[in-house]
Amino acid sequence: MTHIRLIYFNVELRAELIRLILAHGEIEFEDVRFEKEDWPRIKEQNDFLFGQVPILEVDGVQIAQSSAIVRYVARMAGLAGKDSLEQAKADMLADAFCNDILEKFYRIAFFERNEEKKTRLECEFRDCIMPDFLDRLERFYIRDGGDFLLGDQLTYADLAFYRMINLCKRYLRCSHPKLRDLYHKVSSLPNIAKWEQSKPKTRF
Ligand SMILES: N[C@@H](CCC(=O)N[C@@H](CS)C(=O)NCC(=O)O)C(=O)O
Repeated sequence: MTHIRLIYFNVELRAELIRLILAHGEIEFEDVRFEKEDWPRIKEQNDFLFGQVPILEVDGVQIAQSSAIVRYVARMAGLAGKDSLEQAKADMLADAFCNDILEKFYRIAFFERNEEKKTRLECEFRDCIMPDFLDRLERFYIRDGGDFLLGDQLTYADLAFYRMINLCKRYLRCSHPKLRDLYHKVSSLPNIAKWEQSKPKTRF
């Protein structure tokens, strides 16, 4: 059996979508977590390509870059999309959620040190960026979706959407009933609900 280890800080951030996909696919993995103060030692002891985490080890072979890992485990879990066009659409959505929205969120919530600027950026994110983004996404979902974002089959884009909403919840002011239903549908998937119940509780 393939031995999978996911190495990351003891937080959700860039690893949680990977964990959600593995949990949904019932793919066994070792969830290797470490605390921030242990990072210098771990970095020193491991020659991670690019010197960052998350790292996925598959039978000892290391894969870096969260979006590459996400796509890899999505293929393993049968959530990558049924053909190459659907795969491109799933990648398009997941890139928008993870690379555009969440990267903006990380910069504001975790890295902005100037309080005045942080407040201004938070207002812009809450009042302009998210409403516009979710308006567009809801229109796409009504036009192209079904039970899930890309039709009646779940793809990893739905899990990426769920992950984005969980992280940005405190900045959501707008009402998107179809997207709200989708969020609840994903959160009610048995393996997702089970993961949420059993996962280690962390601050981020
Ligand atoms: N583009 C990379 C970014 C990885 C990244 O920024 N990792 C951070 C944790 S979220 C890290 O390893 N920080 C410690 C360091 O850079 O020394 C990815 O998506 O995997």
